[in-house]
Amino acid sequence: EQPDVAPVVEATADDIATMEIRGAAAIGDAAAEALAIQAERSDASTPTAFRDQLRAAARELYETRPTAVSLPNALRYVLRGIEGETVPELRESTIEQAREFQADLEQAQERLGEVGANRLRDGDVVMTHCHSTDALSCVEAALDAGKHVEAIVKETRPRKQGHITAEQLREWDVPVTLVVDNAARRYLDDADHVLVGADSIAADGSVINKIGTSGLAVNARERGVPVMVAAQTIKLHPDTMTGHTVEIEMRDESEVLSETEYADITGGDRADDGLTVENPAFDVTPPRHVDAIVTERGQFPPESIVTLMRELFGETTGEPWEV
Ligand code: RUB
Repeated sequence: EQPDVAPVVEATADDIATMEIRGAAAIGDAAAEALAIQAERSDASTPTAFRDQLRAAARELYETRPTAVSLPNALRYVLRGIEGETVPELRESTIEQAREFQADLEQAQERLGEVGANRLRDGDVVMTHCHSTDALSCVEAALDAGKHVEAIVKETRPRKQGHITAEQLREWDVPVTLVVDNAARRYLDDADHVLVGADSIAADGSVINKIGTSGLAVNARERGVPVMVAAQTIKLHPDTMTGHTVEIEMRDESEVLSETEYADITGGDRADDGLTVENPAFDVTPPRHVDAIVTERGQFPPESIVTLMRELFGETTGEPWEV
């Protein structure tokens, strides 16, 4: 018999899969929240049944999107910290673990912002890609320190998360120039930093982030613009210490070109015309194109991030629900 998973867990999993909830930090936060609610609403009568339900919930959340390591890291943090002999004890412990994880996440983002802000001088222009709350935290801290910052915001096809970044920056009164992705190289001449987030950081210092980040970083290097990656340590991918690679999510082709858009443009039927569309959501930027990884523990050259990874995650292995 399948353990009962609370409907709200299924709803959260669905929101992550459809990107209603998106961005690595928000995904980790939502996963912890879902486990807390699962614990709260559990009807389990034995500790074993309670743990089985939690594991089933974790699995359901895990199977939504494969690239952001904040998701398994969040699940692991909560599941591995639970203590108790009775259902009420386990329930309380799960909720406590989840709240602790969420509080850490928020605090890490704030601290990282202060570190990142030190790299930004008064009057600097940052170029952004996608929407990263870690990256925006650096801008916010710089503004709080009284610095004037301007932004060139890449739209970020196909989901246009750049528009969310632009909206947030405008709320903070930051002057924003929105450009299509293809205009990035032209506008790099006006930028002092490329500032992006990360979904995962590999042990060799590679940065896995929204598709287009690697091309932007190559162009930035050519133009002499430093690339700064804002990533709290929950983005460090422990499996990469033992030789695993990070899975790059492939999303539905309709995000790039829907049947109706195709029909509008060509009058034809996309499937009949045999057009192949590929839609990878992320790419890998090698460490040589990254100048600094900014975390809540300070900034690191990408090549030395493995030291921090070892210290924080040690021998962490296995699926999140294997406790
Ligand atoms: C989001 C993305 C963001 C990172 C970091 O991709 O690539 O740069 O997740 O975000 P998607 P944050 O929109 O496909 O989820 O700093 O908020 O964790």
